[in-house]
Amino acid sequence: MERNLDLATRRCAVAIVLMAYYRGEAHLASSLSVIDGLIAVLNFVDKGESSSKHRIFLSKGHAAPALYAALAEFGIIEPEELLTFNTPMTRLGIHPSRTLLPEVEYSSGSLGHGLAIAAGVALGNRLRGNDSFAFAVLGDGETNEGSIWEGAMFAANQNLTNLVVLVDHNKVQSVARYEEVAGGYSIANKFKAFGWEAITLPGNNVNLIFEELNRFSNESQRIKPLAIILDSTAGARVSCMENQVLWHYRRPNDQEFDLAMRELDAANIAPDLLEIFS
Ligand SMILES: Cc1ncc(C[n+]2csc(CCOP(=O)(O)OP(=O)(O)O)c2C)c(N)n1
Repeated sequence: MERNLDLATRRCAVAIVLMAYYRGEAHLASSLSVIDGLIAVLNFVDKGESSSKHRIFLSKGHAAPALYAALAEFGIIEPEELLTFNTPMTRLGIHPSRTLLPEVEYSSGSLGHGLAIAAGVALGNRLRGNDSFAFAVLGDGETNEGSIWEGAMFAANQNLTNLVVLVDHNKVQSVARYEEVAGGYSIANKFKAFGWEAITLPGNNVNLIFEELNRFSNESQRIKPLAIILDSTAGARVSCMENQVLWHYRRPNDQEFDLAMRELDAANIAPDLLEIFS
C-alpha cells in the first residue's frame, strides 16, 4: 500500500503530544524530532516481500512515544492502546519493553547499545545468507558513548553493508546542547573516520529519508555500513517546543497543548486520535 508518509508523520506528532498531555510527562522533544526517521524506516521495513525480515532497533529508547505512535499508525498495535501510555500495567512504558510488547525488537532506554546489537544481527543475517537489513536509530548525544564507536569499528571491519544507522541529530541532549558536551565535531566525519559511508539529510523530511533508504538498499556496489545523520529539530513542528533544552522531558500545560494541536492541524488530520483521548 502506498502511504502518505508526510501525513503519517504529522499524525504521529499529534499522538505523541496527546500521550504527553494526557498521560503525564514524556520525552517530548526527543520523540518529535525522530518521528520522520522512524516512519521512513518502518515504511521501508513494511514494504516488499522480505519485509518481515528487516529489523529496527530503537536505541534512543526514551523516544518510546514516537515508536508507539508509529506502530499504531502502521496498524501494528491498536491506536486505542496509546491511551494506556505510562499507566500502571501498560505495555507502553516510558521506555519500550520487549517482554511486554513483542513487536519491539529490544528493550531500550539504557543508551549506547543499539548500534552493536544491530551490527550483531546484521552479521548473523549475512552468515545465514539472509539478505535483510538491520537498522539502529540513535540520538546524537548517545554517540558520546564509547560503546557506539566500538560497535562502529566492528561493523566497518566486518563490512556490514546490511547495517544502517540513523542518528537523530537534534542538537539537544537531556539537559544541555550537543555541542556544549561533545564539541563541534561532525558526527558524519566521525563515522567516515571509522570506515563507514555517511550522509546528512534534513531530519524532518520523511520522504527524503525514505528515498535514501531505497537508494542504499538498491545500491549493488555497497561496500560499507551506512550512517544517515538526520539534521533534525528537537520538538519539531510545535513552535514552543522547537530547539529547546527545556522540552526534553515535560508535560505541556493547557495553552501549550492547544497551540500544539492547532499547529499540527490535529482536528483535520487526526480526529480519530483526538476522539480516542477525549
Ligand atoms: C547509559 C545511559 N546514560 C544516561 C541516560 C539518561 N539519558 C536519557 S535521555 C538522555 C539524553 C540523550 O540525548 P540524545 O541521544 O541526544 O537524545 P535526544 O533526547 O536528544 O533525542 C540521557 C543522557 C540513559 N538513558 N542511558
